[in-house]
Amino acid sequence: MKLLVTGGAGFIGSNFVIKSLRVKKDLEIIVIDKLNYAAHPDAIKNLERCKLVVDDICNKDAVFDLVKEVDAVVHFAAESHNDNSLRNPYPFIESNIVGTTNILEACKNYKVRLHHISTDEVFGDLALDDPHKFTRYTPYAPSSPYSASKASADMLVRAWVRSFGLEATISNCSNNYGPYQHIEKFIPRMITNRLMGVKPKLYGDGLNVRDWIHVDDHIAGVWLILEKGAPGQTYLLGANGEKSNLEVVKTLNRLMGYPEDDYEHVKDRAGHDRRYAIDASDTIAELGFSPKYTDFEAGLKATINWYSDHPEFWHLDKEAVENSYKQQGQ
Ligand code: NAD
Ligand code: TDX
Repeated sequence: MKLLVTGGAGFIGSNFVIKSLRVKKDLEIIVIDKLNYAAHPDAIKNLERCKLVVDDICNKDAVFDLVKEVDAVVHFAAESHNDNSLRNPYPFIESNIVGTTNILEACKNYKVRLHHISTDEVFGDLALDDPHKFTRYTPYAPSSPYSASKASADMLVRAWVRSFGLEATISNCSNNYGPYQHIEKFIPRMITNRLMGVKPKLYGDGLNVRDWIHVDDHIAGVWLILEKGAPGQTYLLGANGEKSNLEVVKTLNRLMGYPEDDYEHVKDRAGHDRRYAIDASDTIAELGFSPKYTDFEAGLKATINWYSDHPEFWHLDKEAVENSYKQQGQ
């Protein structure tokens, strides 16, 4: 099988490429990635059966040339950080909406199977005491320019399925953690703050809840959908990992040898979603999805160890990322 993986030099994409090639010996991968600030091409550069093409999915000709060569496309490429989308939404509109349209047109043209990677943020947020979680039937209600651009991309995929019979699936996954995540994101920012002797910084009251899943469980879910998913269907991926940001920081402080309450509150994110929670029961019943990394504390410990062992991954970026947060009062 030959796959085109968009955004394969980013956090989830690179984990997908590395781990899929390790276990699937007849798999070949072409990565298209424009190598924005979140990319780390060294992680996938010297892999056998993997070719990296440095290009932008907004370049329609490049996308058509690559899609023509493969059996299926897994579409990870996106601008991915909410805070950045609040400062400048335009790259999100370009990559996430225009870029996705190019992928859809190319897949339609060459009749290639597509799996589109999306997020639980398209559903908006839940109250802390809401007994319901997100399902595939939850109406879309995105809050930020990032989540609105992802919701738009999902709608485009659905339109291409209905109007052109495109063989496409969508997954909406909850918050991922694990190795190779950019240090602008919550867990790596908190870990690397601690490693630099800086206190973790909680937005607002710190009581916002995220539903954490290890990146390897996300990847396993994507493979189940690729191999057994029904064309046109949406699958939710999550691992019952709800935690408040405060709980995460307290656990992280304890695991790193600091007092649990050693953190600071900083300015809240505009439009900050209160809570995300995934009900993955349809994906479990239909595809046998079964997350393995359900011990969050063990997964967090392994992730702390990874960032302490790989300063080369984040050291050079840390000062600029923190200066940018400082300008926002965060
Ligand atoms: P990331 O920012 O770490 O990586 C994105 C990659 O896409 C980068 O390598 C970047 O260079 C590339 N890219 C961006 N725009 C591009 C363009 N126009 N052309 C080519 N390449 C481009 O993001 P991530 O966290 O790995 O997220 C990957 C996907 O998973 C995204 O679609 C995101 O919406 C989705 N997702 C992420 C999470 C999460 O918790 N991180 C959860 C659910 C869904
Ligand atoms: O310094 C921080 N302090 C803090 O309290 C940062 C960076 C974040 N936070 C809070 C905001 C959120 O409530 O932590 C939570 C997680 O923040 P992010 O890591 O920015 O993730 P989130 O906004 O939840 O979005 C993530 O999950 C869904 C990914 O970045 C998206 O790409 C994915 O779609």
